[in-house]
Formats: sequence, C-alpha cells, structure tokens
Amino acid sequence: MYYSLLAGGKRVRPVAVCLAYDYIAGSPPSDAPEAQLKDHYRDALSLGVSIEMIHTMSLIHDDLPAMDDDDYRRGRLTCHKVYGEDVAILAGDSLLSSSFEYLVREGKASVEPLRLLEVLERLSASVGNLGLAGGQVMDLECEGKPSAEVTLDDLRWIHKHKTGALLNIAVAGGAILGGAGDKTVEDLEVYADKIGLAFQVADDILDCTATSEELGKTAGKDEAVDKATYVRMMGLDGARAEARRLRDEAIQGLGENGGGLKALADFIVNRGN
Ligand code: GRG
Repeated sequence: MYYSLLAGGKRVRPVAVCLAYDYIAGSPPSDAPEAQLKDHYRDALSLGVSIEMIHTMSLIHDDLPAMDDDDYRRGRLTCHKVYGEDVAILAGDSLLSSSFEYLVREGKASVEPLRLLEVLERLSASVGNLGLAGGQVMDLECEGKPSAEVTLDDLRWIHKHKTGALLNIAVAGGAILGGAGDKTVEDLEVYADKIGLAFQVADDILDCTATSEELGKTAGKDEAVDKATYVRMMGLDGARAEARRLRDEAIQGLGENGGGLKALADFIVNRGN
C-alpha cells in the first residue's frame, strides 16, 4: 500500500479538492504559515487523501496482468512486479476500504454529519458500476474492436466514468465540504466532467508523444493493444483541439474567484506527464 501510494504521482485529485474548497470557502493568504494552511485544508485533505487512496488502488489493479498488464508506474516497478499479484490485489482492496475509513475518521470531528454523508455517498458511487469499475469494464470490452465499432459517445462514456468519476467527486466533494449549496455543486460538476474528459484526451496524446521516462510508465501502450483513444478517433491535431475545447468549456461558468480552478484546467491540458 505504501509502496504505491508514496511513489509520487501528480496528486491532481487532492489538489482539485483543495481548489474547489477554496472556490467556496475562500483561499488562505499566500504567506500563511504551515499550521494555518493545515488548519484551513483539514477537511479538504480528509477527502483528498481518501481519493488518492482510491486512485492508487485503481492504478494497482489496472496494472495487473488480467487488466492492462504493465510493469512500470510512477517511475518504478508496478506493485505486482515487486510483491506478486496476490499481494497487489489485496493492497488495492485494502486501500479502497482504508479510504472510506480515513474520510470518516478524519472528517467526523469537524464536518457537519449530513455533509460528510453526502460526500461519502458520492465517493462510494465513484468507484462502482457507474464509476471506475464500470468505465474499466467498457474500456476492456472496446479493446481490440475495429475503430468503426467504437463511437465517440462510447469513448466519452468510458472516460466520464473511468477517469472523470474521481475528478467529479474531488471537485463536488471539495465544494460540499467548503459549504456549497446544491446549485453551485451542480454547476461545478459541469466543470469537473469537462476537465475529466480533457484529462483523458491529454493522457491519450501523451501516450503517443511522450517517452516512458517522462511518463514513468510504458509509453505507446494504447496503439500496441489497439485501444480506443481520442487520438485514434480524431488524429493528434484533432485530439489537441478537443482538449482545448473541453478546457474552454470547463472554465466558462466559473465565477471571479475561479483562478485556481482555471489554473488546474490549464495544467490538465498542458501537462507533460
Ligand atoms: C477494483 C472497484 C475497483 C475498481 C478499479 C482498475 C479499475 C477498476 C479502473 C481503472 C481506472 C484507471 C486506471 C483509469 C485511468 C485514469 C488515469 C488517466 C490515470 C492516470 O492518472 P494520473 O496521471 O496519475 O493522475 P498519477 O500517477 O500522476 O497520480
């Protein structure tokens, strides 16, 4: 569990929680001392850490021979390569259950109970058949299918669930913990779903333009296994334009304090790994 969780990674989802929290609750001063930052982000980080545990679980399971069968992740050997498939499956399972335990244990002292339950319900839903697991099943089913049999709508469904679900709970959950009402959460979900898709378009582009060293995982995997990707469907230039379009649409409805969330959308489409 620690081997994979502490291997690095960009921590995009915890950052998204904190930025959505700030969008509602206000940002701390830029020169705030660490103790003040810890206090400000206490509730947001309960969720951020818990989502990062789920994300890491999904990477461990995704890399297993029965799924994508990868040897490298986050710049080091994958969990099953070091500890064996049996332990890797169990490490993933334990990260999943620990994530819920962590959220409730850390959150219950300060978060209003109904808000915590709302976040917990959304977090649980993000993992199941209409979240990570459902998206992954559809992705596996489309692998190897001729391009003509996979539509752009299929691809969007896969990535809304497989990649977008955790960004949705990160943004919506951060906002709920910050005190947002239903309408604001709904509006922010539009932002989250757009950056979730943009994240995956950027991932597909990087898979065929970046090196394995830059990515910390095997590059060029999508083409090798004939995966349905935005690049395969739209070409490289088309995918780049799609990422920019999604980024523009995502930030459209943000209010004047949306600087942090806008910067996150920019990072997601311009990242180098
Ligand atoms: C076991 C219930 C259960 C669910 C897991 C394996 C699986 C089902 C889903 C796979 C989900 C998956 C791996 C989606 C890919 C999302 C993605 C683009 C990951 C890369 O995220 P980054 O770039 O990685 O943020 P770092 O390492 O930076 O954190």
